[in-house]
Amino acid sequence: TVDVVCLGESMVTFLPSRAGRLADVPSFARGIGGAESNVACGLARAGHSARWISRVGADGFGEHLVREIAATGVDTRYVQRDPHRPTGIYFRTAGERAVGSEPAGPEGAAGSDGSDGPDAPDAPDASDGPDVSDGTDGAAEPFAEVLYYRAGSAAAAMSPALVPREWAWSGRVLHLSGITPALSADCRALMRELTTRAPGRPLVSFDLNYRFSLWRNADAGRSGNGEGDGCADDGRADADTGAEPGPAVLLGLARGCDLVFVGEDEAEAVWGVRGPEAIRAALPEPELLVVKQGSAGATAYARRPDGTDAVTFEPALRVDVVAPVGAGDAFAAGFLSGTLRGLPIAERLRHGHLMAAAALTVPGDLGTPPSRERADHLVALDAAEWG
Ligand code: KDG
Repeated sequence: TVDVVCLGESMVTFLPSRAGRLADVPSFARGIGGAESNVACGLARAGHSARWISRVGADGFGEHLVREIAATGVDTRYVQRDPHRPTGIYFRTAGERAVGSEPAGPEGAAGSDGSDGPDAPDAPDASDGPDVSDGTDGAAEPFAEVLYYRAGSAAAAMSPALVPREWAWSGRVLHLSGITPALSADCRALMRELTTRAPGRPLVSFDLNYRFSLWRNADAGRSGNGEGDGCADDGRADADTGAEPGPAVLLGLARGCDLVFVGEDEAEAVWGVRGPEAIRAALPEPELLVVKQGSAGATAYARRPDGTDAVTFEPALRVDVVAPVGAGDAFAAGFLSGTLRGLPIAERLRHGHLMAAAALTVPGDLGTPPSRERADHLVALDAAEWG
């Protein structure tokens, strides 16, 4: 049994050679990105056994993705190659700091995130960083524009038939995100299957990861205008037509999970619910709910046996942010690492903040977190020294 299985789409990312609008950037360097594989890589770096499940095209980009992710120590044995569909890719812009002295290179600066763009008003990776500016002023803003080419990708074909539950449930923890159900009706069906309570189900972790542009397309497809889901282009009908819109799908899925990560701002954007208490009231089912509150910190609600919640807030670390890309994924990896080790909730939150800080201070998604020994030392600091 591996510690954690992470399931979701990863993409080859094109990182700009300089700051500015997509229309003006002259060239891009290749990296990799993917919320769930970022979590797997973070956990592998923290000394856990992690497996990533996905589909990639039988193309060079798919080969590159699998190679890079496997190089971090993640098990990729269940990643399928689809001969008919391509690997998804995306382009983004970045601020001065993220493309300055350390060019946003491919290997090492593994990937990006898209979460801070207009497409994702409050994606979790933004929640550990500052507000986004216009992408041109050299402040700590990450990137203002994100352009996905993932409709009809190999990963969008993931379905209950193609991804057996035994694979997804082969770890102590299964980590999923709200990106996957936005990819296609098949992916939504898979998410429902994997979050259904049944014997043998491991602890299921879910990061809301609200991606507005993906849901806009999915919901457009649902209402029948033919643009939706990344499936319309290959002629496949969306079996979900007429079913729930994005916010309801995400709420239903989150309710079926054991551990849920939500950015305060994204909860407001997707459900119109404001503040940690109200978010918990809207989402009482998960045993553990972590509300990320940007650069302020994060609040965890852990249900006690008597049904009441133990509420724990831990402030985030103050860091000089280069780019918030991947910080939400890193936070989840740190929290999950603490969970796997059975640490108290406050320490899990601090491990999350430490991993997020490492990601916040590099241009790509994956920072270099401190060793487990060093992290444990930092997490044990008293409140006055922390931060
Ligand atoms: O959280 C990081 C991810 O957003 C990024 O790597 C790309 O998975 C991605 C997405 O769908 O936005």
